[in-house]
This record gives sequence, structure tokens and C-alpha cells, in this order.
Amino acid sequence: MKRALITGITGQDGRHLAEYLSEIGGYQVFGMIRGQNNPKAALVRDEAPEVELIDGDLRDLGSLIAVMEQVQPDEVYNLGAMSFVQLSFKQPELTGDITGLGVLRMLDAVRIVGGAENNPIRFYQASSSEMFGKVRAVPQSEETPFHPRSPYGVAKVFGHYMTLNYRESYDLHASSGILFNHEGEKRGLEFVTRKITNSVARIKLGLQDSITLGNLDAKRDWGYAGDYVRAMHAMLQQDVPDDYVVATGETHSVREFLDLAFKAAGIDDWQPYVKQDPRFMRPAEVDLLVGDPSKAKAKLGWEPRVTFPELVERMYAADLKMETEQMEQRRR
Ligand code: GDR
Repeated sequence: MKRALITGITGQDGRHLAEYLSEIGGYQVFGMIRGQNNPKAALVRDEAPEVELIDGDLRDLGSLIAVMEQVQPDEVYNLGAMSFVQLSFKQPELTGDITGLGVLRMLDAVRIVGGAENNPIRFYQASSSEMFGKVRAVPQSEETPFHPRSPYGVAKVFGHYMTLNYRESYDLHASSGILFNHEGEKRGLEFVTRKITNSVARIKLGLQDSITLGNLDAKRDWGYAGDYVRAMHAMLQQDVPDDYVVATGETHSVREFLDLAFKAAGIDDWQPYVKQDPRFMRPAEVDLLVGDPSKAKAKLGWEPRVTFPELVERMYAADLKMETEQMEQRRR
């Protein structure tokens, strides 16, 4: 049995990865959890009772060393972060601490506990397409220079280069996945895709009149989170650690997402239902992201399976089901 440690186990990707590892088998999965009585712990316990939850905090190196000593992992997936770009403008220092320095602390814990010679621990860092920001090339590949546009993006660049630096300096098996946006039914309601599919389901059920958004012209390369965790795992199975862009290679605007989500609800003209508010605009925006996943395809044999229209339909269907069930529960 291999031992896998996942930070960010309560987040979308942590939950998908735990599910994937138990599906393929051969893993004992440990999830790091922060804070006393963390309300999201119950979610993980319900969904994946086989995952062992361990207390630790990305802001506290001592706690990470203790977790690493206890778990003695073969594979570490560092998915924990303050991951909401918009919030990072309001809390840049906290973002730097968790999303940036947190990576350094994890790498140090791996280096210290795994030892200086032939360190057996394999490390995955969740890097992000936000690092490309004001893009220097279209599409973006592993060779494209970074130009982050948010404190979150800057913190991710730090984490990315630290991962490379520890790989080169200490010969760690440390890989970095530059993942483009990946969504699904487990996505937090603060992110634009889930905000849309959940609101459209509520509009359909008469629970809400409209949805208020920010920039509708932003374009993203949106894939399905369940597909992306397969790439993370594949990276750690390679003989040589490396960096990989994980993306669909397609880009779509927020408007196109709205088109498909409202269409799934049988509504052709969404204009009357959508409002805009500067509150949801960002001080600096990333206008166009589209990744070139050819390296991941060639070296990892990885390809996305869920298409963009399938993704929107799947998210809308899950939200409609959830909102309908909750409505019925309230009636009882
Ligand atoms: P992003 O995701 O910033 O790309 O980061 P998000 O869904 O928040 O924004 C995508 C685009 O939609 C525009 N937008 C809105 N966004 C939100 N959240 N709410 C709105 O009301 C709204 N209206 C328009 C945004 O301006 C933006 O252009 C995600 C996160 O998961 C990161 O952690 C991850 O690293 C990257 O994807 C890859």
C-alpha cells in the first residue's frame, strides 16, 4: 500500500483526488485539515470515510513536519491554498503566507523528514494558469513566461519556482502541474462557473430572480476537475519529476458559459436575468487563458474526457438536483 498525503483535502481537488485514489486502489489516503472543529471535515468524512484526517496548517512548519513524520508518505499532493483570486486582492498578505510560503514549508517538511540522501517522498505542487496572467503568448505552454496579475498569481509563481528550486537543489522528486481552470459539481459557489449553474437552477425553480456578475468578457480554458486529478497522479508516477500544463486547449467566455447554462434550463435569452456589479470586477484582470496540453498528452498520456458543453450541463444538472432536494426538505 502506498501512502498519499493530500493538503487541501476539503477543497474541490482534494475531494476528487481522494475519490480517484480509492478508485484505482493501492493507496492509504491521509488528508491534512486545519483548524479546530473545521466545518468542512464532516463533508470529507461523509464522502470518503476511508480518508484519515490529520491536523496541520500550511502556516506552521512544525505542524507540517509532525504530519510528515506521522504519515511517512510516499506521495504528497500540495493542493491547499487560499485559492479565490478575487479575495487575494483584499488579503494579499494572508494569500502570500498560505499560497506562497505554504509551499516552501511543505517542501522543507519533505526535505527534513525524507532526508538528504535519496529522499523517497514524491511531491506534487498545484501551480496555476493564473501565473500567466497578462499572457505573453497564446496558447500558454510550459515555456511561456509568467506575468501574474493578482496577489494569488504572484504567490503561485513563488510556490512554482520554489518547487523547481528544491528539485534542483536537493534532488527532490518534485513536480508542478500548471492547471488551468477546472470545475465541476464540487466547485465552491464563489467561483464564476458554479455561481452561474447554481443561480440558474435557482432561477428555474423560482427561488431567485437574477444573478449578479462581474466581467462577462473574461475567457478561460475550463475543464472538469475529475479529469485533472488524473494528471496530478500521473506526474508522480514518472521516473523524472517535471512541470506540465494541464488544460483542454479550448477557451470560452463567461458569456458562452451563461448561454449554455441558461440553455440547459430551457431559457434562450438570459439578458433579463443577468446584472453586473463592479463589486465582482477585479483591480487587474486576466483576459484570456488557453493552455497547450501537448506535453501532458505526450508524456503522461493524459487527455481531458469531459467537453465544455458536457461540463456546463453536468454542473447545472447537479445544482438543479441539489436545490430541488433542499426545496422539498423545506416543504416537509
Ligand atoms: P479564476 O476563477 O479567477 O480564473 O481562478 P473564477 O471562477 O473566480 O473567475 C473566472 C473569471 O470569471 C470572471 N467573473 C467572475 N468571477 C467570479 N468569481 N464571480 C463573478 O461574479 C464573476 N463575474 C465574472 C472573473 O473576473 C474571471 O475572469 C480559478 C481558481 O480556481 C484559482 O484558484 C485557479 O488557480 C485558477 O482558476 C486556475
